[in-house]
Amino acid sequence: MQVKLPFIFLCAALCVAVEATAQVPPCGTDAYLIRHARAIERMEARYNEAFPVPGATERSSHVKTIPVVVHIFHQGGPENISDAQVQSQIQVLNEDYRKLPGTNGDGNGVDTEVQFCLAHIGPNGECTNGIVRINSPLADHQSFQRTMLKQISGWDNTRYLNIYVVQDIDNGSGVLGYSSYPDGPPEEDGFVVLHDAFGTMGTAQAPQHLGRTASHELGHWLGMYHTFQDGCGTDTCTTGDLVCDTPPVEDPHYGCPVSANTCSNDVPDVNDLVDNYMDYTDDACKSMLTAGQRDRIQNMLQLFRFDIWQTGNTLATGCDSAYVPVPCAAVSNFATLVQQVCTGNPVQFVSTALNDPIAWQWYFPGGTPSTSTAEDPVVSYALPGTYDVALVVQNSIGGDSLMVPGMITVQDPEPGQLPPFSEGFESLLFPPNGIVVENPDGENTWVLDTVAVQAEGIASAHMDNLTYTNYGQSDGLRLPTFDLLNFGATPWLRFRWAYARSSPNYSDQLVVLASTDCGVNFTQVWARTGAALATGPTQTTPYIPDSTTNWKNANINLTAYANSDHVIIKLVNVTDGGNYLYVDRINLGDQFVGIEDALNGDETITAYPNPANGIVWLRGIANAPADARVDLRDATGRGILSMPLQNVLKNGIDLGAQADGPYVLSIRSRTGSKSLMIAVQH
Ligand SMILES: [Ca+2]
Ligand SMILES: [Ca+2]
Ligand SMILES: [Ca+2]
Ligand SMILES: [Ca+2]
Ligand SMILES: [Zn+2]
Repeated sequence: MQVKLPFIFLCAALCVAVEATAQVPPCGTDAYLIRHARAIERMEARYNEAFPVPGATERSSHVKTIPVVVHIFHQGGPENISDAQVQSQIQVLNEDYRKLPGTNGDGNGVDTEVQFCLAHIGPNGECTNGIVRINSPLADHQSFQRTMLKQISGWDNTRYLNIYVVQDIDNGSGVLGYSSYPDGPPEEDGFVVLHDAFGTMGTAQAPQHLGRTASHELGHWLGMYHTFQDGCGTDTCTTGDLVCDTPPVEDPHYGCPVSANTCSNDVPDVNDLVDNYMDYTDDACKSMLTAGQRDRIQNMLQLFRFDIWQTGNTLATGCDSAYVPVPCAAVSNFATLVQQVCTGNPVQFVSTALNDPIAWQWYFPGGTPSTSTAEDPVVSYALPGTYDVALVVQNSIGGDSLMVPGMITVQDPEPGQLPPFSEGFESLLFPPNGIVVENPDGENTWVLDTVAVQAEGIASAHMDNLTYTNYGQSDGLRLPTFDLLNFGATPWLRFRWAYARSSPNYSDQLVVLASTDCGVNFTQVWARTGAALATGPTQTTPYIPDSTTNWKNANINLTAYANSDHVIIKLVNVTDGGNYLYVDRINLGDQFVGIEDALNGDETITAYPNPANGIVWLRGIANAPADARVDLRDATGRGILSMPLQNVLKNGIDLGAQADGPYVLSIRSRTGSKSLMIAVQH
């Protein structure tokens, strides 16, 4: 069966480039489509299987109600918007998606028969107003932190639509919001909107003051693409936004165009729907969704978001029409991004208490401070152990307390082992040598491989990304803790890897992370994905290296971590449903084995241009050992010149004065030498 797929992969990249010179795209959802290309492809395949006839719908006769929770990430300023501003946004979602008569949403479109309700009952049966306020530095939000918002405050996405309101997105990038799609990873589900593009009052600012940013992002969450997806495309039904009755649109519309017709391949050729919520026009100019969009939404809800609108769930969340809301006392709850730390490391706690508490009383037995009345205290622990945390909250109706026993585990950062360390998996024990496999989802993970032609010996470690469908999951090979402080030499991490993709449209990722604070924070020291990760041809069958030349080298300088005697390093596979990834010959030490490893990042070393008639450059050299030199000889072996490799990397070698013919360029260091042929041709 052919999978209909919007041409997002190329378009998303091009569109961003085009828009950057013209207008800032207010919606950051394209990044999700790129990041989760495999999940989107699966979503469309499942959709087409369930609804093979374009336009056919599983719409039931009754209106579907979706319970909503709004998480406000703020830092105590005006971005901590009022309950009324939140309610004004929910009102707009209902006006727009129900086409309520006499409202801004009563445009030239249809009623989608979906409505939204701020939850009155929380996931554990708590009385709630459906709003969670979190005083956190995450309010100043970077989109790569998207899963952290959810980790701090996220309600079961099969029961609630999680909406996040933040102070800023990507340092004032101009992005007003972004969303996930159906059938994606639960840890990213929901959408994010800037506080000043949320609701119709308070901090909401023109031209995004009528709540249509959320109406637009909600459209993505319900499975809709932009009306200008894939430009004019080739077909109004099966390309672009995959909705038959939305005419194709070449580029996004901004501002408030009266009318436009940017594509003429629609039959009949009609005007663009500049008033559609899924375009980029100003809030005041958006007022409609089509019947085709309604059908797609209804089908998506039927297929991927079935539980959320079931009657049992509307009852359980206080969203049925008979529910009479009552004033709620404060309900205690709190969170932290890390629960295992070293002695002395700061831990940021945040209150996620419900119903707008006016007072917070924290207890951190064993911590410094040991109590706090802040909403977001930072606490550290001087001694190793396991510590309880408690929070008492209060509002005008009443209060609540919560104690989490043993929430925080504190360890002494014991000095790790001194390098050298090496592991080629030849013992056939797995995981060997103090290596720990980190497999958070309990599914596909690193295993021993004895089938491939290995980088060395008979065994390696591999990840099967081919059958792995939990896209976005990370699986780590955590090396033992190392003492790099007392190592006394430049520490280098080296390993070999092999990989092939299963489609040019997506790729798994291999990243190397390092931590010096007992694993609280990891920094990325190396990463490869896509063509830079691939060492073999794209194939849909399991990739099995059949030659040692299928392997590439990673050489990573860890000098930045040489000030710590407890460095944790892990090699992490982030899956996107690609193909097999192998690692072998992991080595941490000060020496390279052979010049090729010493010089070679992971590229083949070449000279260019070749043939040459002037300056020649060397490509593919990531590391130049201080002692490395370059010699040039002619075909008779006569020495022409000799100079430090570092000079050659900086200035190249001028062969303009040499006679035509073949020359041998050698790179030499104490670890070996490598020769290249260069032809001079004037
Ligand atoms: Ca269309
Ligand atoms: Ca047209
Ligand atoms: Ca091996
Ligand atoms: Ca896993
Ligand atoms: Zn969008």
